[in-house]
Amino acid sequence: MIRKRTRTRAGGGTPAHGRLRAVLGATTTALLTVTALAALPQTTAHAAGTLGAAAAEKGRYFGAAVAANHLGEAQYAATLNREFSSVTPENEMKWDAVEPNRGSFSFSRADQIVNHARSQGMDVRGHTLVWHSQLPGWVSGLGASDLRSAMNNHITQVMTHYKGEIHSWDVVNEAFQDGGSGARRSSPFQDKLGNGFIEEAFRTARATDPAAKLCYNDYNTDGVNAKSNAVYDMVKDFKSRGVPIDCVGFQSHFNPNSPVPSDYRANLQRFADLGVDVQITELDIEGSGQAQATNYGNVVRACLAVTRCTGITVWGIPDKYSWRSSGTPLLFDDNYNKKPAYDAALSALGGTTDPDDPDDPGTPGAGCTATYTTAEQWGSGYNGKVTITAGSSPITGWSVDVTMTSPQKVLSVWNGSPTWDNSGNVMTVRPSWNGSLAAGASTSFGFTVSGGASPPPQVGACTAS
Ligand code: 9MR
Repeated sequence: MIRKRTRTRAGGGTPAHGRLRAVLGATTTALLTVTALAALPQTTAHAAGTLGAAAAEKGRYFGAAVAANHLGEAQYAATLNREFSSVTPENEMKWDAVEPNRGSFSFSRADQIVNHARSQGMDVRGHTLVWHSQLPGWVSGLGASDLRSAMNNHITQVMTHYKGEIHSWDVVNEAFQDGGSGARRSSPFQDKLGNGFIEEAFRTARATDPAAKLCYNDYNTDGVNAKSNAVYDMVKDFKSRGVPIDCVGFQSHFNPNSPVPSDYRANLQRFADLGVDVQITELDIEGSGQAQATNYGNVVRACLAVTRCTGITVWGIPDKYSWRSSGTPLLFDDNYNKKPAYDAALSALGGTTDPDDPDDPGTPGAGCTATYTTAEQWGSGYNGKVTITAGSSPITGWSVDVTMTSPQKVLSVWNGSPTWDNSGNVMTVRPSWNGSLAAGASTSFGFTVSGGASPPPQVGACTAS
């Protein structure tokens, strides 16, 4: 069941502050309420320290594509909740996920994401209603008139289920061909219904949820080129004839063969000048280090330079879950450390990293990683080993949280100094003698656990100092 709420930040608006939101969301005890109130003057007095908060100060959202099956991972959820003010279900709202068989709708995975977002005060982008891909076979098999009613029914059912919950919908996705033709892409919709299917989809969408912003979304339209010209002509035509369209999404999947175009900002601006909002909807930039950071900064600055650019969504959180993970295109590494690209995006938003924030690795490159192995195992316990490796700069200290599953207990720790949380299940381990590591150097600590040989502990991100 989806909790209804009044939309507050659609396309920018009421500032959200990730840390305050996290504190308020954690519990309602009087003690933490005092903490939250005490935090307020401090957080408003300083530059924002998270992507969502910094973007909100610029009247924009900063979102991430989210997969329902990762929400149970503590670090994934913690990073999402701390940093982002909008989510896009990466696959869970697509046609094959929500209507795998004609007229039979299945919203549970998408609901999981929407409910999570709502519980954290985040907005949701809907992705996507009409797309040639991830389309169940039964749709492709329909004749024209059946297909038209199936398309309209799909839009109506899905948008009705989420009515009032979605700030912007990708009504139609990727309907144009790549290359110089400027033609529409062949798809069951295009082939059987002709160009008019796009207009019809937007009209049906407007009739269903008049409050949602209705977007056309595509890739390789990020600079001025034949494909973006064709989309531009369509939007111009829609605006002149009163076809309901509110926004255009620029996916912005970049890599060395398809870099951030030099006319990126100008392209966003020419669409905005047609009277639609523009949104960066699936941003990822393959690369690493300073080059990647510079590109991220440029994209963020381009959005900020266009008044009608209402928000940015990155297509995933840690690199390891990216659809093209080998290109390490995202803002967080596999251990959820902030990359130089993160710092560049935050700083372009006018935010700044907080040196007192235990989640902040500080200087770009000065991070560390923690990897876990079970060194020995026996009937009722095991010896665990965590290897700490410094990033591309030297570090003088580190800390890692290690969480045991009750009734497991840690009997002893070596080469590290533990402190415990109240539950007795989470130990934070800091160096005993081995805090200083040269760039790329490693050390390790070990511990003995009794009370069960499994499951292995959960080892959190390494924080360097
Ligand atoms: O990231 C999505 C990936 O998990 C899916 O396997 C893939 C299937 O087509 O879709 C990816 O997301 C796409 C998005 O929905 C539309 N634009 C391109 C994205 C990357 O392929």
